Amino acid sequence: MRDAVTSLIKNYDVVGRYFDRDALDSLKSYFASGTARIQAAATINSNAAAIVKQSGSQLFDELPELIRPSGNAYTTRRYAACLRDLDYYLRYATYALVAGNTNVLDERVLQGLRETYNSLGVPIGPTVRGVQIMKEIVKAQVAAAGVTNTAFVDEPFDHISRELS
Ligand code: CYC
Repeated sequence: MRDAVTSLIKNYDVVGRYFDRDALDSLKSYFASGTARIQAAATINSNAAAIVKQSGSQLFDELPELIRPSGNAYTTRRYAACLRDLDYYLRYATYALVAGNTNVLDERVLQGLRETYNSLGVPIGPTVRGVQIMKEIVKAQVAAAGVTNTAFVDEPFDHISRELS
């Protein structure tokens, strides 16, 4: 698992170079956003269950066919699996937010996931929609917690969406 600092070190170490201006700029921006990242993690931690629940109900309100008899989230087992997946996304997105790097998502969440979903008939489009709904809910809560620029919150959620699509 890599973070913003270890991935930069790795990139410079393979070519045996000292940090240049670009590297220092990216370190500066990572450390400057540190407090905001921690605030975001704290906000998510204390609201995780509600965020997952709200993302699920908004998704099923928007796409009610998912929970009808022919839908992939029909039956309580599959409904629960769907909320559990949203919970995985939220937890790993929080790790990635603190790390300032999406590598943890690639390694622990996304590897082989599309194939698993395809083989189980889990629809990708609605899953991505669920991730995007969750992103908006998280951003609103992080903003309400006093973080002025919440743009950095997009990264892990957009990464999951992109990699699944
Ligand atoms: C199933 N989701 C699964 C499965 C995996 C994951 C591996 C198959 C095994 C199981 O049922 O537990 C996902 N597992 C993960 C992830 C990790 C992991 C991400 C990383 C930590 O270990 N269905 C929908 C919605 C969507 C959904 C759009 C929710 C947003 O219609 C999810 N995922 C969903 C459902 C299943 C599932 C319903 C069960 C499918 C089935 O068994 O038929």
